[in-house]
Amino acid sequence: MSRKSPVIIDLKFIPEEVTAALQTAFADRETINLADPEHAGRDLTGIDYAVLWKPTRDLFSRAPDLKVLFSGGAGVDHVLTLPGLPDVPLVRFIDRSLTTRMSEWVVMHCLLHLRQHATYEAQAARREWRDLSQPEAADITVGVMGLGVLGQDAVTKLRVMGFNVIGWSRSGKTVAGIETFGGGEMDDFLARTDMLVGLLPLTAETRGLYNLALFRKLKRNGPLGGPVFLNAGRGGSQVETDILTALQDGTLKAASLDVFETEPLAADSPFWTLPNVYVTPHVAASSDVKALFAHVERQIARHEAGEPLEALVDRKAGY
Ligand code: NDP
Ligand code: OXD
Repeated sequence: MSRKSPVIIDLKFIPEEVTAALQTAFADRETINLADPEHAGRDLTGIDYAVLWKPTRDLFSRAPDLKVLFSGGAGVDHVLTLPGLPDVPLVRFIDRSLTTRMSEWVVMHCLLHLRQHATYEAQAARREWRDLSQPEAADITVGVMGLGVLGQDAVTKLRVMGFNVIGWSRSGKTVAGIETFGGGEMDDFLARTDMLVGLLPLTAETRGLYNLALFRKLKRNGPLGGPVFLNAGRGGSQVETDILTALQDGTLKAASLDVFETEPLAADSPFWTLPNVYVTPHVAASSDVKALFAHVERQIARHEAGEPLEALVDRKAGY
């Protein structure tokens, strides 16, 4: 019987979660967890598979024989930008728990802004008992940019909460019950949007997309007193100096940001302390490590049986 290739694990996740998940995963083959000092100088030649999240930059020179790469997350920009990227299939992570987590984050933050939670928190800190006029979800149009696996689930759950929901994607994807717009219809989409939710991958086309010119095209006369920007896609798609300008000059009323141009966010970033901004540390939809390894095992089994891989990335499109 032919030897089963080991699997390289190079995941910048919570280390204890990776170690715990490896106790039961990949029972029939060796795993090389690069976070483990025992593998520091390990020869990685002749290895077929690697599971990666923000991997070490010299990985591909150390492991020159990889046959399939697995992203530890739904996004793949962290792999596609690595030096020496081999021309082999790249599989991303699609998973029910990840999708659910993202929709939780999106719905929760849309509700926080709808229900003026930052103002109530500030009032509570001052022990101030005062009610505010309350718009309804149905008065607000949430515009979701990106209608992939995550965007489609988010728009459906936002609808359930009563928001008026529209969506935008490159191909103008159809989603039942939701009005959608194609790539060339962005201005029409923005003009209707009170809360803009970014769920786009980072590609050459989406880099720097969320800028002042775009924010100025958002609907201005909605019941929230100004548009709100939420981003859980990638920080490289936003221009942070423009977000700050927009928050200062009233182009934006508020924001929720899970992703940043540079992560971790610097301790002296103004975003930490702005009263109308919620910051979360790129955790909107963290990967469940056990589910990730089960997905990788399934894909390796398919690959070795000569079946097509699932969740394959289109390297040319970049997602
Ligand atoms: P998908 O690949 O399933 O969907 C991507 C969507 O973006 C598609 O609708 C696609 O359009 C659209 N799109 C891509 N490029 C453009 C463009 N230039 N103009 C307009 N639309 C575009 O991705 P997922 O939904 O699974 O994930 C989206 C992103 O979310 C990931 O790439 C990742 O960056 C981010 N993410 C963030 C997490 C977090 O914790 N903050 C967790 C997980 C993911 P079309 O349908 O026409 O192809
Ligand atoms: C992902 C992420 O891409 O966590 O899955 O950002």
